[in-house]
Amino acid sequence: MFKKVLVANRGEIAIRVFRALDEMGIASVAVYSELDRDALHVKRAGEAYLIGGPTAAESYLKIEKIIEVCKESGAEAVHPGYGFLAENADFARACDEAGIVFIGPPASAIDAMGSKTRARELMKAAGVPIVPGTTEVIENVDAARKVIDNDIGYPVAIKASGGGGGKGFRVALEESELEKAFEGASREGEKFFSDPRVYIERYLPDPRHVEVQILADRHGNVIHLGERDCSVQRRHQKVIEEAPAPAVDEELRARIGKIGVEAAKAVDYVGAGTIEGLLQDGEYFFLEMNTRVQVEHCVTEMVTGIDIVREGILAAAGEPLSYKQSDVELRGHAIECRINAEDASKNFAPAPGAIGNYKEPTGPGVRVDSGVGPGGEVTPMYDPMVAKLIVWDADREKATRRAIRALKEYEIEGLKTLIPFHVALLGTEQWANGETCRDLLEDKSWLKTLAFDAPPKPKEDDEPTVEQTYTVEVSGRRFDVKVIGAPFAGGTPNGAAPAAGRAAPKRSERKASAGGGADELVAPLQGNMWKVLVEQGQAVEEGQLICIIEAMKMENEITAHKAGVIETLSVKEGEPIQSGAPIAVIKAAAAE
Ligand code: MV4
Repeated sequence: MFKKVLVANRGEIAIRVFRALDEMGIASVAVYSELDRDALHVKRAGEAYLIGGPTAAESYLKIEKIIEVCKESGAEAVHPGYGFLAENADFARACDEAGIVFIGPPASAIDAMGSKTRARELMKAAGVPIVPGTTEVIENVDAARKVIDNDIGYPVAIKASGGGGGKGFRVALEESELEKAFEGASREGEKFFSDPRVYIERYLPDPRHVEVQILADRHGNVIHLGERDCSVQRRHQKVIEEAPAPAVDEELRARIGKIGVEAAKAVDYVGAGTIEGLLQDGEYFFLEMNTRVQVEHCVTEMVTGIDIVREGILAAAGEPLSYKQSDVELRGHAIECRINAEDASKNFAPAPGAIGNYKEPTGPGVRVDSGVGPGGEVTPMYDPMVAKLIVWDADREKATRRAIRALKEYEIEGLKTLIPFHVALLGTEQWANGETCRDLLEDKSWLKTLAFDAPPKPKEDDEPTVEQTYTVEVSGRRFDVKVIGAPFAGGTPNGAAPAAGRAAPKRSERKASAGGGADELVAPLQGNMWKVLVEQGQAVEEGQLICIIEAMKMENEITAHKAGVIETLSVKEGEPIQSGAPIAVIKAAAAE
């Protein structure tokens, strides 16, 4: 077994892996960027190394630097977590060449599944059902028209070949929409994956997103741990996940599980992986494989009792899996809510900021995997997901009640998060009925009801603690009592000077406010201005899309905070933008 492992990641997933390493008696190494000096994952590891500047490109994506730190620290293996280098075949290969074990599948499996057309071809050959459509790249709109007319039929989904997770995904319900969809998918593929090629699938109108957890070792054993339902998504980002899937019974589970195992075997998979698919009317279709541990692996851990991260590490070390397929039993129901620093009422706008007091829920059936703590800071530079709340209970209804209870217990002072959104969504009839809740996530007026009354109060720095002696009388009897705590606001009792408190400025004085005037719309995060959808002088409605900022490969829609006329427009497509920088001034239109 490994003696020391480096985790090339940050936040909650880095901490999740450190926990597994601790339990296995393996020493841990963290890496961090200049922005993460005070981050929790740094403190949690046995040792930690600074690897570079604040952007991911300068730090968490630096392959040579990470391998250098492996050698310097004596780590024999590296765990990539998810995101960053997790599905980067070049990184897996660089590890191999440096004699460091990559905790994940072989580079060849990452490559095979990274090309969505190649993956579809491989799966078709392996007898895995794929969404009907092409396994080949379609060169242009004319070729697309032909193949749709002859074989597929409308509606269609146009998807980027290098894509995945909804990037470069467009729908054409009829021929008149084809050209726009084709070009949109191609452009996004070029932009995000440097690959403009696209393929075409039949568009399924109302599917569920159902995925299978796979574990594989180097001895040819492949098992599945049942499925998860991740149908509650917004702009292809999963928001709530659960296991088991409400629409899957024993018979279907066995069928989907077998599909997952076949898919993993077809690429000689090793470690933890996920087969994503669409379920419609009892039919299951392969969509793509994620060749890494996923954010939502926890719900499967809760219903199977199997530590997926540990099994992944064991497999990488050449150990056989600890379980046979017949050992896998599902018990009860688990739900995961992603706690993102986002404001659901403002079209899920990113809401980075400083955390004051912080207290996680506990009690029966509650698990929190988080990367933040009291006094922490959520920077716009990285993923807005700061924690995951996972609950378990005997069935779906009980798990839902438990999730709501735990969400209400969760205290995150100073930060706007999805907690109120989750409480509201889990309380709806749609959720209770096991629906996909697609309509709710698009329902602007419903989302608006989730507005924060007042911004959660930013925490002031700790008041100085002083010791003061008071004389009190209780039923006429005199007592001298010592009180330890914050000093009285109005002067010092008993004439005693309180001990000097820390002279640190209060947070509110230290941090410049990001907001402009009431008319000014400012950037909530740093990134690149990808699209500007309005012009100066144009009238806009409240909530109308103004522009899209790209940050960390995510598109962040910026919407009008009020109705009015764009008086000033301060942004241009293609230019970088800082957090807090002005986007537009929107003046209320003069009353008629
Ligand atoms: C689809 C689809 C319908 N037809 N493909 C792709 C990425 C993933 N995030 C969702 N994706 C979809 N691919 C075809 N051919 C619909 C979706 C989809 C979806 C599916 C299930 C549950 C929620 C969804 C939300 C958005 C898109």
